[in-house]
Amino acid sequence: MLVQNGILAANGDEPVLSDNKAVRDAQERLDGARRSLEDQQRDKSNHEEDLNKDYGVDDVFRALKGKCFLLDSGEYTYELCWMDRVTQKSKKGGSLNVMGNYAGMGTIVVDEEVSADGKGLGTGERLTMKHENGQSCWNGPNRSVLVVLACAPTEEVWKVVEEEKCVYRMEVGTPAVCMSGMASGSNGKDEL
Ligand code: MAN
Repeated sequence: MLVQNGILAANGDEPVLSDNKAVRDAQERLDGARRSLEDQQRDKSNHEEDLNKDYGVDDVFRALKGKCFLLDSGEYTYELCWMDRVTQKSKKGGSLNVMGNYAGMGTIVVDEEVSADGKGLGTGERLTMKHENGQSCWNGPNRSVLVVLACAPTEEVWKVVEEEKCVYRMEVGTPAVCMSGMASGSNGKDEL
């Protein structure tokens, strides 16, 4: 009877639990539960990592994360994807270079001109976003770019400078920093 019900092996020596459907089903459920636990643990640690990320004053960049815009400048079209990466594509059909991956925020004190139509960083402390570890540069470092932000009505690039080979600084206007209290590039001077 035990052999017929799959509890004992036919030779009578060993139980054949793996042949028992109920045991196999339970094992599958256990495996499924383990996988789901692992998925949820991974989600939890991703969320924890995200909570520890710096999204700027009032978390304003959390809402922008992953949104991208194209920036036209000189012989290149740049793409900035907030909290993600910056790329560069030559207008003359060159390949796409990843200039850097988002690596944190900071500030910098600037003293730059502002054009008559209000474009430029102005004078004072401005927010920065570091982007590092981009595509390696022939005979040079991995590309990196410091994006310096100031208030503007729409996203626009004011200036891109290659300060050293493959080390870039990009001056960008964006409404995202207009409320930060240190970004009034559009009127040239910080209000006192
Ligand atoms: C590309 C661009 C330039 C860079 C050179 C280096 O043309 O990324 O900015 O100076 O590669 O080879």
